[in-house]
Amino acid sequence: MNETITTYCRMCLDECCIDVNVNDGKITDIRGNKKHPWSEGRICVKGKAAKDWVYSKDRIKKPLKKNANGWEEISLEKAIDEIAEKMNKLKEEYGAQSMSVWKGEATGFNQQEEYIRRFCHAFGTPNFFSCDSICFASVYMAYCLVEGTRPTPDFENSKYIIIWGTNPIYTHINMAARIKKARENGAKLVVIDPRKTITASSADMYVQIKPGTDGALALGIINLIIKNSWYDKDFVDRYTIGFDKLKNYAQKFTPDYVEKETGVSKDILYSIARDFYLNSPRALNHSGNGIEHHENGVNNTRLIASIGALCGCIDKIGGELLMRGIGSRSLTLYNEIPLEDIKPIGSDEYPLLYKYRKECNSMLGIETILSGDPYDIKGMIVTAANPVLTNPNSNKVKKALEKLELLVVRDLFMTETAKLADYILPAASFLERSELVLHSSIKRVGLRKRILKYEDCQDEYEFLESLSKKLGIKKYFPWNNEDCVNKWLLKRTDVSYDELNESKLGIKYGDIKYKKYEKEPFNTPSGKIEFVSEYLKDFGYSELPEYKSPSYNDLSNKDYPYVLVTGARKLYHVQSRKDTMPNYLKEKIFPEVEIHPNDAERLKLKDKDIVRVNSKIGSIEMPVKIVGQTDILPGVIQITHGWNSSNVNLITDDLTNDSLSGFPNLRSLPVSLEKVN
Ligand SMILES: Nc1nc2c(c(=O)[nH]1)N[C@H]1C(S)=C(S)[C@@H](COP(=O)(O)OP(=O)(O)OC[C@H]3O[C@@H](n4cnc5c(=O)[nH]c(N)nc54)[C@H](O)[C@@H]3O)O[C@H]1N2
Ligand SMILES: Nc1nc2c(c(=O)[nH]1)N[C@H]1C(S)=C(S)[C@@H](COP(=O)(O)OP(=O)(O)OC[C@H]3O[C@@H](n4cnc5c(=O)[nH]c(N)nc54)[C@H](O)[C@@H]3O)O[C@H]1N2
Ligand code: SF4
Ligand SMILES: [Mo]
Repeated sequence: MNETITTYCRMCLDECCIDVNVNDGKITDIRGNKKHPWSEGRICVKGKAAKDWVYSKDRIKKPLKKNANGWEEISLEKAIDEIAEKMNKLKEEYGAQSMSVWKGEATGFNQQEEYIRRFCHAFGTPNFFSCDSICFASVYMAYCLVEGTRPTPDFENSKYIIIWGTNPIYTHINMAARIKKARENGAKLVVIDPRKTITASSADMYVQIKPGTDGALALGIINLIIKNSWYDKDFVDRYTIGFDKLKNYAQKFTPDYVEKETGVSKDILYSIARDFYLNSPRALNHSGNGIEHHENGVNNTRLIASIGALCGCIDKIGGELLMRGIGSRSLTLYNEIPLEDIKPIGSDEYPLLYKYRKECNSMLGIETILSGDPYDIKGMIVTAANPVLTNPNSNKVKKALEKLELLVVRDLFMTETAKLADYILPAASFLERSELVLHSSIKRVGLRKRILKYEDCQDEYEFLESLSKKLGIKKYFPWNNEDCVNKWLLKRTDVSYDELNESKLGIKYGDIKYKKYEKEPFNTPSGKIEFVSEYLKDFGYSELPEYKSPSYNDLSNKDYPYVLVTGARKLYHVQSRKDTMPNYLKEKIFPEVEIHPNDAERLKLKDKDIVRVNSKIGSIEMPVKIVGQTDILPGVIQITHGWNSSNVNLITDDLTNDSLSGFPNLRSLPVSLEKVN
C-alpha cells in the first residue's frame, strides 16, 4: 500500500511540516508540505536525510548490557527489570536523589521533557539535567528578568530587525524565511556577529563585533537613545522601572568607549540607534546562542532586551510580542511532590536557573558525581543526549560518567556517551512517536504521527511507563500510550483532540492580542518592565545589568592571544549527530578551524595544515580553513563542536561560567595556536 502521511520533522527544533511517503510500511520519500503556514514547503537536507537515518544499518535495535567482554543483547523486559532493581538499590543505599536523568536536544523541550521531569519527582529526585542549561535557558532567564517572559519577534511585520549572535539561514530556516518576507516589504536587517555568516552576508548591515562585547554595544545604543530622547517616554513612564539607574549607568558607554571595546565604529553605532528609533515600534531585537555562551551572557541579553523596551516595541505589531501559550496541562509533579527537603544540584550556586527553569546545572552535576558534594550522585539515565561530546570539558564528563554505579543511555546509535553505559536502550525516533507539536509564534498546534514501529525501540513515554511499573510508581504514568497523554494535555484548551487528530495541518488556537499590558501587569515581581531588578539584589547580585569585559582581555590570559568561538552550526548536521548522518549528504563535512588570512600568514599556515589549539584545559589538533579577509575578525578562530575525531569540548572550560545562569563560556575562550609539522 502506498500512502502519504503528513507529520512534522524533528531532526532539529524548527519542526517543519513534512509529507512522508510510505510504501508497504517503508518510508520512500520525505517532502516539505507546501500548505502548512509555518514551513510552507520548506525542508532542509537533514529533514530529507531522516529517511536514511531511521533505517541506518548502524542503528541500535536491541537492548545491550555491558559485560567483561563487551556488549551482550538482552531482552527489553530483563533490561528494564535489572535497571529498576539497581535504581531501587541506589535509592535504599544513598537516597533517591542519588539518581538523575539527563535529557538532550533531540526530543525537544516540551512534552518529552515533561515526562522526564515527572518521572524524576515520582521517583523522588530533583536532579533533572538537560542540554537546556547550555542551550537557551540563559536567554530565557534574561528576558524573564526584564519582560517577564521571552518574547516572540514579529518578524513579518517589522521594519527594522537586529539579530545578535544567530545565523537563522542555517539554524532556523523558517525564521529566516519570515525575515526574508519582512525585507521584501521594506524591512532592514542588521546582523551582529564576529563572523560574516551567510545571514550576515545577505543583510542590509553587517556589524562585526568582538566576541562577548555585545553588552557594551547595547549600552552604547541605550545611551544614544536616551541622550537624543529617542525613547518612548510615555511607555517608559507608565510601564517600566529603573529608567534613571539605567540612564546613569549607560552614560559611561560613550561612542568612543564602545568603539574601542567592541570594534564597532561610532558611525555604525549611531546609525543603529537612530534607525531603531525611527522604525519603532516596528523594530525588534532577537538574539541566539552567540550571546548566551559567555561569562556575562545573561546581563548582555538583559541589555539587548532593554533596547526594545525603551522604544516601546513590546507587544506591538512588528515588535517583540508577549505570546500566550495554548494552555495545555502540565505533566510535571512540582505541586504534588515538591521534594522541598532535597537540594537540587546547582540551586545554591545558580538559584535563578532553578527558579525559572526547574533544572539543575549540568556542569555542577558532573562536578557532584566526581566530588560527592553536597551528596552522592550514583546513577543516571541519559536520553537523547551525547554529553561526552556536547558538554564542556569532555574528559571530565567522561570521567564522571565512568564513575557512576549505573549509567543507562537511550539512543538510536552507539555514541561516545553510550559507550560508557551499563545498559543501552534503543530509542524510537521522531517518526516513531506521537506528540503535540506547537508552533507558538503562529499559534498553531499539530500532532506528530507514529509512522514506524520497531519492537524494542521505545518512545520516552513507553520507556518511563514500563520502568515506573517495575519501580512501583506506575500510578504516575496511568495513560495507556502517548495518544492518551495527548488527549489529556489538551483537555483544558479550546482545541479538541479528536479534531486535531482528524486535521491534516493542525489547528490554530486563538488570535494574537497586542498591548496586553494595558490591562494586566507584566509577569515580573513589580508587574512592570524591569531595567533594574530588585529581585536579583535579594540573591546578592547587582540589580543593574552590568557589563563585564570578556576575560580574554585580562592580562593574566596573555599566553593565550587568540579568541576561540565554538559551536557555529552548519546546515548539514545537528550537534554531535554527524557520524550518523548518512553519507549521501551533498557536502563532505569534517572538523576544521576557521582562521583569518593574516593570522594564518603569521603562523605560516596553508589551507588544511594542521594546527594545535591550546586552552587552559587542554589541546586539540585540527586542519585549518583560511576564510576571507572580512569573514572573521583577526585574532578570532571558530571551531564547530560535536566531532568525536576532533572534539573542541576537550578544551572548553566548564567552570568559568556566567554567574547568573551558570552557562559556560563556549564563545570567547582565550587560546593559543601552533602549527603542527
Ligand atoms: N562547544 C560547544 N558545545 C555545545 C554547543 C556550542 O555551541 N559549543 N551548543 C550546545 C547546545 S545549544 C546544545 S542544544 C547541546 C546539544 O547537545 P546534546 O543534547 O547532547 O545533542 P546531540 O549531540 O545532538 O545528541 C543527541 C543524541 O540524541 C539521539 N537521538 C536523536 N533522536 C532521538 C530520539 O528521538 N530519542 C532519543 N532518546 N535519542 C535521540 C542522537 O542520536 C544523539 O546521539 O550542545 C551544546 N554543546
Ligand atoms: N543546522 C543546524 N541547525 C540547528 C542546530 C544544529 O546543530 N544544526 N542546532 C539547534 C540548536 S540546539 C540551537 S541552540 C540553535 C542555535 O542557533 P544559532 O544561535 O543561530 O547558532 P549558531 O550557528 O552558533 O550562530 C550563532 C552565531 O553567533 C556568533 N557569535 C559567537 N560569539 C558571538 C558574540 O559574542 N556576539 C555575537 N553577536 N555573535 C557571536 C557565531 O559566530 C555564530 O555565527 O540552532 C538549532 N538549529
Ligand atoms: S529545518 Fe530541516 S531538520 Fe529542521 S525541522 Fe526543518 S526539515 Fe527538519
Ligand atoms: Mo541548543
